[in-house]
Amino acid sequence: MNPIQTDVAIVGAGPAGLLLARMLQLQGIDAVVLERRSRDYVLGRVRAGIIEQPVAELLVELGVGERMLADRLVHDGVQLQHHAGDRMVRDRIDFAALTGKTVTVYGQRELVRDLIGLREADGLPLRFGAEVIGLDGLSDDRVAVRYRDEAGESTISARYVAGVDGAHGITAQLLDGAERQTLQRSYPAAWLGVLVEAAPPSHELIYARHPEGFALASMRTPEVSRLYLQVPAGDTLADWSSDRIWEHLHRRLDLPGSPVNEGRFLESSITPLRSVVHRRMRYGRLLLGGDAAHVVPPTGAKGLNLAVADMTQLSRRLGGVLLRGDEAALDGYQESCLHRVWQVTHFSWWMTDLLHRLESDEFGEELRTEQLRTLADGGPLAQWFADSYTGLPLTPWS
Ligand code: RFL
Ligand code: PHB
Repeated sequence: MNPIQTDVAIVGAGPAGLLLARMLQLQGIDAVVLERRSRDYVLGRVRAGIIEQPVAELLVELGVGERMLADRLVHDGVQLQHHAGDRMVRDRIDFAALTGKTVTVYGQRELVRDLIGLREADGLPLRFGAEVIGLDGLSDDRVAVRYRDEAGESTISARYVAGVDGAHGITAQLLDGAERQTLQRSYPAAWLGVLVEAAPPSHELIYARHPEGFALASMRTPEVSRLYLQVPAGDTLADWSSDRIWEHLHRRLDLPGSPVNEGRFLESSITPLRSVVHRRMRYGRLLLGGDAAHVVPPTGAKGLNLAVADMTQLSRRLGGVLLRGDEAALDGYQESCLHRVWQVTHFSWWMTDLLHRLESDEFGEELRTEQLRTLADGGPLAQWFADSYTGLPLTPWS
């Protein structure tokens, strides 16, 4: 039997893969999305919560913004909590005043649900339970994408492959380690995250630096909080009873009149903190993007947003080669992505270092305290922070 033919095989139905599929569809380019997990699993995964302003605008432009615009919370600032002398203070970084921009609070789970709903309503190919196991012919005219599903093993023949299969995917692993030119940094810490049925302690996010470690009070809706605690790398959920989690959340986050509200846990998970950059994002007809190409620690709320930025580059360049016959269109893909990747990798590293307790080092502590003071003054450092957090401009997707 002849294999199914498509222009672009997209490996992974995370935000990167689903958005790329949408951008290609709007340009009239054929694509097949293959996802190894089940539909229910993908729809149930709790991850990011913060969408940059340029990304929110892009989602509207792509016709994916209807439910987001109705249900989102728009934030025009964040709170940074830390010790000043013997007091805990909360400094507000005013995004609106510093940049005129805002961020959108809307769960990644909801965005993924919207994208899957649209693709299915349009009757376009999106296969769940289809795990890609090999790619043959990356330097030839077409690539054979081998995958396994409940019917057994099959092949799709594609002109290009988007490797957007996340940090634990296969596409980057198919390449020799030396070819990937990977740089990475690990941190001796992880985030324990809980989704809680209770109102958040403030109408804005609170990022807290505390002698016992970082904590973050975020939210999904006015009735559902998303709370995080820095825990030692290697801890598991079994090390953290709910009583212990609440004790730490109260100690690290509560201020008089603004306590963390307790409620039922709807979900809990532990995520290690790490930075990874594969400096090669293209191998012949395979193009890597999103978490498959780079991972940032979640402190700056950047992973999903950076994945979207890669996809605007990839979509436009695939349009160049497939619609306009510009064979050179993909040549600059990795260079143009890596500029933003390193800016965002720096921002995420900086914010992680500023707010976590990673080592006991008085010199470093003084430097961090001084940066928090400088941020509170609202000068150029605050401006840079607000610009980076609310999101650098995106390049056109078509
Ligand atoms: P994903 O979302 O991991 O999707 C990849 C998909 O590929 C599938 N897959 C395969 N499919 C077929 N064949 C194979 N061989 C396959 N191998 C894997 C996987 O099942 C999966 O469905 O990657 P993508 O699309 O690049 O998106 C990246 C984002 O998901 C990630 O960067 C964010 O979640 C990071 N992140 C945050 N980003 C933000 O922008 N703002 C935030 O507020 C934010 N908070 C977070 C976060 C990530 C967190 N965790 C859990 C890592 C908070 C946390 C706690
Ligand atoms: C979240 O709401 O999940 C969230 C918010 C801000 C971050 C990371 C995660 O920096």
